[in-house]
Amino acid sequence: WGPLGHSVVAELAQRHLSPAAKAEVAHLLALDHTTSLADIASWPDEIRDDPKQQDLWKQTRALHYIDFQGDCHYTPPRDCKNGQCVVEAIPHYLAILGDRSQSDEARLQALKFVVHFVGDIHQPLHANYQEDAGGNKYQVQFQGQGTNLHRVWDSGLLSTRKMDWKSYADMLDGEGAVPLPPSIAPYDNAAVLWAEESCQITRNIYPANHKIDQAYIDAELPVADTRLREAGRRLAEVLNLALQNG
Ligand code: DCM
Ligand code: DCM
Ligand code: DCM
Ligand code: ZN
Ligand code: ZN
Repeated sequence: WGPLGHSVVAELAQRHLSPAAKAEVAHLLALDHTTSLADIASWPDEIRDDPKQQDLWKQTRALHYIDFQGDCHYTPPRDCKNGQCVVEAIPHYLAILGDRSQSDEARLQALKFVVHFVGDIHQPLHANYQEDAGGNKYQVQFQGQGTNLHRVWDSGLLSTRKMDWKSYADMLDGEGAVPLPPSIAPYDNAAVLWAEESCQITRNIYPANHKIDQAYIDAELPVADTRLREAGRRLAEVLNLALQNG
């Protein structure tokens, strides 16, 4: 996702933190003089894309996504060499976040990565099985311009709502929102399930004749919204678990 999607996911999670997790999150964010998860949710993209910092953070590039090799069934190490993919990055940083023997600085950095990567893994094209770099190589026409399918899903689709992240989060989580079914993760690492779900969704989101028209937006925006809601709810769940009984 772009900044809008990441902030929406973070804001939804913030609203569902347990009292213990909320207090610990506030304590860590205070180190950065911020108060809300939405403020830090895009930090891993900012450091990755900052030319002055790229050497330092080079090894984090592959952690934003997973490229399934052939099918949507997670098969390590086929799909995740040396643990360098989003499915393994999430439990890695959650463990640091939950380890109170680590420094607050290390735990804050881990929090930023967890918030961001739980968002990214729910962007269907961040867990793709087609050999097209997560849709980056699939060119499309959108709003009269050439772009690629990955960018449409990162930001173009969500931007058609013309809402800021707070209003977007209110819309998804406010009065009248259809309840989400409870999440059940039948895996040791829940991120496996989330990535496999994303991969399945990508089977149905390649537009006919490379055109993103209104019918495509009407059909796919609700899919994107549901992924944002699931990401927000699940992010709160893993944070509540990692940060319980301080
Ligand atoms: N929670 C809370 N206060 C609220 C709403 C939720 O402490 N007003 C906590 C309870 C759960 C967690 O957040 O531990 C997840 O809540 P939910 O099931 O609403 O996502
Ligand atoms: N930050 C942000 N947007 C910016 C600048 C900073 O979201 N334009 C966030 C990223 C960091 C935090 O604020 O998590 C402070 O960053 P730092 O102390 O590294 O400058
Ligand atoms: N990306 C992806 N899958 C890939 C390669 C890249 O999901 N196989 C994502 C990471 C970034 C975006 O696409 O969000 C653009 O990546 P890059 O800047 O590395 O081209
Ligand atoms: Zn992306
Ligand atoms: Zn990212």
